[in-house]
Order: sequence, then C-alpha cells, then structure tokens
Amino acid sequence: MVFWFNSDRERGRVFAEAFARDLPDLPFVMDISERDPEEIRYILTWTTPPDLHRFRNLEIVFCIGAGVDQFKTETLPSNVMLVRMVEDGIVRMMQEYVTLAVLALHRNLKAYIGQQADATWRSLPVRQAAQQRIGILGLGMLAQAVIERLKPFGFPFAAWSRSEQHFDGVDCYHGPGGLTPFLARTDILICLLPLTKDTQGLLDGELFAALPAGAALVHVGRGAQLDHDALIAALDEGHLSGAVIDVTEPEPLSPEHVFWRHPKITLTPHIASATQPETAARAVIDNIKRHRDGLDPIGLVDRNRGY
Ligand code: OXD
Repeated sequence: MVFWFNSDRERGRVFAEAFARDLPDLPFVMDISERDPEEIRYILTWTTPPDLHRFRNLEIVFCIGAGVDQFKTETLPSNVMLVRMVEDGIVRMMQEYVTLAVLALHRNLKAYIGQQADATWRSLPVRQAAQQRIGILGLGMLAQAVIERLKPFGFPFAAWSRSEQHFDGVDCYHGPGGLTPFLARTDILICLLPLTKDTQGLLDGELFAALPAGAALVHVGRGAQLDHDALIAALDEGHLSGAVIDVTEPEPLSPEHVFWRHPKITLTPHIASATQPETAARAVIDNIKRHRDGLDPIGLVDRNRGY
C-alpha cells in the first residue's frame, strides 16, 4: 500500500516529513517509476494522471487544490473516491483576499490610487457598511469562512446556493428562482462557486443587469464562469462600478487583454488562496486515518454535483 505525491517537490518535502512522522506505516513516494502501479492506494495530484487504469488498487485521489473541475471524473473508476482539499491555509488566505477586495471596493481604493497618480486631493462619497449589501454566490465552507471574517464590519449579508441552506445572520436564497431577488439586493457580489456545467458562464450580461446600478464584483470562483465582454460592457456603461478579478479563462491572460489596463478592474494572477503544505499534509493524513476507520474523507466530491 503506497501513497503517491504527484505534485511539486517543494511541497512534497513537507508532506514527506509529516507522513514519516504521523503515518509511518504508509510508504510515501514522489517518483513512482520504481513502483508497481498496483501498490498505489492513494494519489495526491492536481488533475487526473495519465493511464489511470494502471492503478488497479487505487482507493482515493486527493486533489491538491480546493476546486476539482480540472479532473476528468468520467475517467475515474466509480469505486475510487475523489477528495478536494479542505485545509486551514486555503481558508485563511481566501478570507484575507476577499476581505481585502471588499474593503478596497467599499472604500474606493482603486479610484484613490488613480487620484494619487494625478496628484488629485479629493474625497469621494462613501457608504456606511450597514448600507453596503454583500451577496455571496455559494455557501460552501470557504463562503461561510469569508462571511465570518467580514461580519465584524457590519455589512448586511445574503448568499445564494444551488440547494436550500441556512447560515446564521445571512439571508439565504437558493435555486434558479432565488437568483434574481438575491442579485437585486446585492451591492458587492462575491463569486465563490465551484465550476460546474450550471455555473459555466454564469457571470454574464443578464446577471450583471440584475444587480443594482453601481454594484461591484469580486471574482474568486473559476475563470470560465465570467463573460469578459459582458463585464467590460457593464463597467463601461457605468452599470457596475468596479471589479476585483483573481481568476480568468485563459490563465494567464494575453498581454493585450483589456482587463490589464481597465481603470475599474483590479486583476491578480490566481493568488487569492493556495494550498499550504503543512496544514494540507495534516488534512490528508487525517483523511487517510478516517478512511482506515471506515469513515468518509472530509471533502469527498459528489460526482453528480461536480464538487
Ligand atoms: C484551488 C485553486 O482550487 O488554487 O485550490 O484555485
């Protein structure tokens, strides 16, 4: 029984130490060339490795990231579990990034950076937090953690999810029928949805039109959810006031892409959050122990839902 770490060596070294300390009976390898593929029980990887059928005794594929849309799930045998990364480092970094983005939009930071470049000393109108309605697309673990981090500022919160959910202090909307009323009460929209066939292209012209005039977007979901032309049109018409974008399709964007220089867009290169090896190794080890005890791993992907 062997664990194959199929990712970068730097993080692999941290994982190897943690496995040697906390799971010494499970051989940990980064190079499988000298191993019989039938020995491999667990793989940690970003996406589906080639020739997966070689691993006839595979039990769990752990994704090194939080999102699993890059996996070809149809090539994973149905008895193999796919587990997304649920670990404190990803959560903490996402909380930091979304807080940074929301506060930057709330307090007009991009406009002030522009004014500084022009040596302009002028104050801009500012809403109080109690009037700045935040709406989160998605109510999974990351969205809930982001809400908890932002709560002390006093913003009113709503969230939209595919199926009905409840979360303390948040107006919860769900399903196709809940989307329009959710958008109508949202001044800063945060997209934290997984990429599925239903969320592909969701951030389009129709969705932007359903937001109140002056609304802004924070996009930390997946690039393929956003229609770039529709966003530019909504910003240039003045319907949207700003956007903070961390994910795009493709990544990276070409140097000519309009997002780089748009005065209302803050663009970052998919850095909102990243798997931290110390906390991720702990999470994977705990999941292997759960699996050995006959429990489902935390982060088990529902293949029908796609996340
Ligand atoms: C992830 C990511 O899925 O980096 O973890 O986007």
